[in-house]
Amino acid sequence: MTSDLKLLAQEVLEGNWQDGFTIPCKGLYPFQWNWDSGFIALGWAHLDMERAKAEFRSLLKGQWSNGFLPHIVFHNEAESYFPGPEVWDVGRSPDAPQARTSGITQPPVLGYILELLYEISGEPLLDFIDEIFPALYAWHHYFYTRRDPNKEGLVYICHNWEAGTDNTPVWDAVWEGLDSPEYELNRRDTQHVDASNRPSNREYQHYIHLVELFKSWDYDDVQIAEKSPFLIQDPLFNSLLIRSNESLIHLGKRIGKDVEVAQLQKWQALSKAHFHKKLFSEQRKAYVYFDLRANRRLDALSSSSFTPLLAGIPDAETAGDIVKTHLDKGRFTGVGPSYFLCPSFDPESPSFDPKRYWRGPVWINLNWLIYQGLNRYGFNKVAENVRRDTLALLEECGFYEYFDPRRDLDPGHFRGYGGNHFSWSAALYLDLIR
Ligand code: 9WN
Repeated sequence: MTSDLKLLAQEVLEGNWQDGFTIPCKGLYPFQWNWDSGFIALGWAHLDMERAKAEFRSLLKGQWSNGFLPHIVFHNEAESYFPGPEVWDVGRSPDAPQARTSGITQPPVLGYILELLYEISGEPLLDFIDEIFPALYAWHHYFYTRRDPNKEGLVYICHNWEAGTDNTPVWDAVWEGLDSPEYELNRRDTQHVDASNRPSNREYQHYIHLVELFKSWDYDDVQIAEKSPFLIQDPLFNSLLIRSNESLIHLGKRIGKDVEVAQLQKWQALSKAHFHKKLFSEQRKAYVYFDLRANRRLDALSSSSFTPLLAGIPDAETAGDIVKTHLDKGRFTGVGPSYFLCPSFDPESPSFDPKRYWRGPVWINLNWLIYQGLNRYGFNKVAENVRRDTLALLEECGFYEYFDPRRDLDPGHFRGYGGNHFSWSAALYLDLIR
């Protein structure tokens, strides 16, 4: 079984490989995406390190002059995705590059992945690290200097697509207060996959409204920080930033980047001083979100709530409480109904929906991040449960985009949803079985 599936995983990556980068999924996502490329590069690293390097190099062609790294680079032409480059119209920003890109970013996983590539490849990768380091450092510099208005080491995201967890119910409270125009939408996603498993049209109108606002401000960060109705400190995004800082510190020391390492250490200390205090909910026993615009906590639980383990944020006792409450025969494995780890949203919430995108289904990349975080703290048994569930879903369904977490599905009900032959599901499978 494993060797068949391994072959299939290689075929998925081969099939989605373009000239120098890998698309997440044919038709549905026909361009290069930022955090997808990180996970995909790790998959390639187990097959062909040159492709892993190409993945990074291609993405960096979309970097803006201020260090910002966009969430999509439109290297190629494709009509099958909305919103395309003409909607983003990033040429309005003086910082935009030659390449066509979106105007928002995604969770900064690349620094962490670069360190994992180094673990796989060793010394021969140092030249590549030397080549890439300045761009990744510039991206982190952008975050700490432009997206941390309170100087607390917790950067904001200004769009739900920046979270990577696009329609998590966490944002419902934000959308409630937003009177977005009823744009005519030219959605393509719902032509590729079942619309009932995707975000609603009303949610898309909010997404596009934010893009229109940013455009009207020429993507100026100062105006975005002052006026964007969506301005959130997200636990997943900040955990990846901190984990990637850690990697850049390790790698920077290897290649003699003393000035950058000293700066990264300062940012790291600042982030670590505030993360737990601001985002840990004693009552929920997990990390939650902070809405900077409305100055309130968004006290909801999602799979992102457990990713601070990856960044070494909680102390050992708190980490133990998190795991016991949620992941080791806890709220997210289900008591009564039982779930594959890890549902993307709180199964006990009325907003939980096991089929709809980020409102409940299991996602392979979040499982992989949680798996790494659990191992970091020595929760190897629970980590193994996450790995086992992840492999079981992939073996049962193949490389889908997301999966129904309910163990007791009606017979004949297929649990793989969204795009099939999805790149990061295949890439992370290759990492989990090595
Ligand atoms: C918007 C590519 C991306 C992932 C995101 C996932 C989905 C895009 C969309 O697909 O988002 O970026 O159009 O729905 O939510 O995490 O990077 O795979």
